[in-house]
Amino acid sequence: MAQPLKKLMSCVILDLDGTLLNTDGMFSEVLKTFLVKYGKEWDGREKHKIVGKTPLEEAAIIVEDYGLPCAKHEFVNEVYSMFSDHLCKVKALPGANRLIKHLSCHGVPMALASNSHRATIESKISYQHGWKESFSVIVGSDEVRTGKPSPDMIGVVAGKAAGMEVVAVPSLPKQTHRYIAADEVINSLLDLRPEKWGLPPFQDWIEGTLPSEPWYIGGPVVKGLGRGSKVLGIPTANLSTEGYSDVLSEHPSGVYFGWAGLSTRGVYKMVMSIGWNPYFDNAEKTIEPWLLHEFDEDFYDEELHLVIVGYIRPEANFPSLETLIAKIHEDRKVAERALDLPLYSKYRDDPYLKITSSKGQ
Ligand code: ADP
Ligand code: RBF
Ligand code: MG
Repeated sequence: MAQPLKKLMSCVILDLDGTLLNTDGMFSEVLKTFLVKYGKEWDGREKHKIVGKTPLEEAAIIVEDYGLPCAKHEFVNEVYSMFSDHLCKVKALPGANRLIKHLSCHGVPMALASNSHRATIESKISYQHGWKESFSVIVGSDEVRTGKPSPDMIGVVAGKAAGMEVVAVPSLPKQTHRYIAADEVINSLLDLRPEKWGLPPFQDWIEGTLPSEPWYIGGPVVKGLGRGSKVLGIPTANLSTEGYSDVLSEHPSGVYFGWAGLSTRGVYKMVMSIGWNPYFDNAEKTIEPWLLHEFDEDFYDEELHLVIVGYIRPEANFPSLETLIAKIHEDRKVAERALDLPLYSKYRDDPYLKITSSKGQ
């Protein structure tokens, strides 16, 4: 049957905070600096409590939890004024540069609409190479009569009300239910398929994999959640996430692949999941590499170093354990085949795989 003619997308409007820029991380950074002034230490403990709260509610929680000797509005003001000093450290979210370059190269007009004031938007993006020039229009909340009261849901609703197709990229995990009005909810910009929306497709996928600059994680193999993955034929040599919050915030949860070095055994192909395993709905993010090799014994506590070279897919939920397992075996095939490509096989010799003691970079 002939496909119905797809509506051709003529332009794209992008949101800034939590879509293109990792400003969530900025909040923690500022908070850390702020709390030091009061002789306190921010340990990220409050993070789950402040999910989806307004700045004032966030402040209330933090002022109370840390017993800070200041009023809530003072706290908000001070924290927000500190933001400006941190703007240069704010990082583009995974896939943001890739998307902006892609749309620019194909001449798709882009606008940036944000709930921040115009001046804040300008300073935020001034640190991101090539961004300002890429947008034909930038609109801040001070330039419209009524800005978004809430930075998340309303953006989606507003887009729909304007007759647009809306793809939401929740910046916090397990928040997809808040974006039901969107035409699609994706885990990160890496998962955007522009062709679904009448835009030119990305051309950087290679045999089911998206290459990335290599990144590194290592440490002793720890006990996992004891779900009996081994019994299912999919043992995963879990690594501790401790000390890797920076690396992990630069890479979305999902299924990745690369090379694994075990100190005394050798270097092996590897496919892994990083995240909350939606099927099991873990409370903690886990790093679970499956080494594509048959071992005669367990290797808990041994030093395991990973060089991650590419991305395969977002984590997903599955209707049954069988379908989850089948998908993981498919991931294994994709990884095994891809790792034979020169583009990826060259990292087999990365010295990081042979170093035994030091931590990842
Ligand atoms: P846990 O919940 O403790 O992670 P698993 O059932 O996932 O338990 O089994 C993982 C353990 O199995 C690893 O820590 C490792 O010692 C062992 N193991 C044996 N073969 C492999 C393999 N091919 N890949 C990963 N781990 C393996
Ligand atoms: N768990 C999920 O809930 N969803 C996934 O999409 C998912 N993908 C995985 C992909 C790979 C390559 C591996 C090794 C694990 C994956 N898992 C996923 C994690 C899996 O739930 C976990 O390892 C279980 O303990 C397996 O029984
Ligand atoms: Mg495991």
